[in-house]
Amino acid sequence: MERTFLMVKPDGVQRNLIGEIVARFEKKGFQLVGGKLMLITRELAEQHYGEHKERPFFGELVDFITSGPVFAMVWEGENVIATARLMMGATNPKESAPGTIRGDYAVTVGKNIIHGSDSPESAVREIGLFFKEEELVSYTKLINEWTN
Ligand code: RTP
Ligand code: MG
Repeated sequence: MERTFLMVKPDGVQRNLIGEIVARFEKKGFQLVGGKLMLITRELAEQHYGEHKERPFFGELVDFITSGPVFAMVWEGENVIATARLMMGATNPKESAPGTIRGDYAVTVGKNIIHGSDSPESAVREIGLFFKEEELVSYTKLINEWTN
């Protein structure tokens, strides 16, 4: 089954949005297989956002993502990588549709509440950066018979 890496960013944690965000993915029908509240080191932040290291906002991005606790998660389900990106909304909250997480809760691109892997390759890479295999739990939920 497909897996993705999602993370409530420091602004989402400070604004008490962990529960709301987890609830959206649970109600959708996806399954949580790992989750933890953690501080990101600069080294991990620079690896995680390595694709952006030449961008002008890279320093600010690393400062922001290391500025307080994040809630890191792995979610599982059919097409979860692309569907989670749709549920998050566009990167810039000025363009994210109402009804999406960023559309409903964020105002500015630098504080956009949630991260989600953008491809199967990113998902594998990011899950490996943030979680040990033994921190992920595979289990069967009978309710999934009604969604899958
Ligand atoms: P993320 O990686 O955090 O899930 O966001 P994303 O895929 O939607 O967007 P991405 O292009 O990967 O950008 C990573 C984060 O960098 C910040 N950003 N700032 N100031 C700017 O113009 C700018 N552009 C991007 C955003 O916080 C974005 O989430
Ligand atoms: Mg990205």
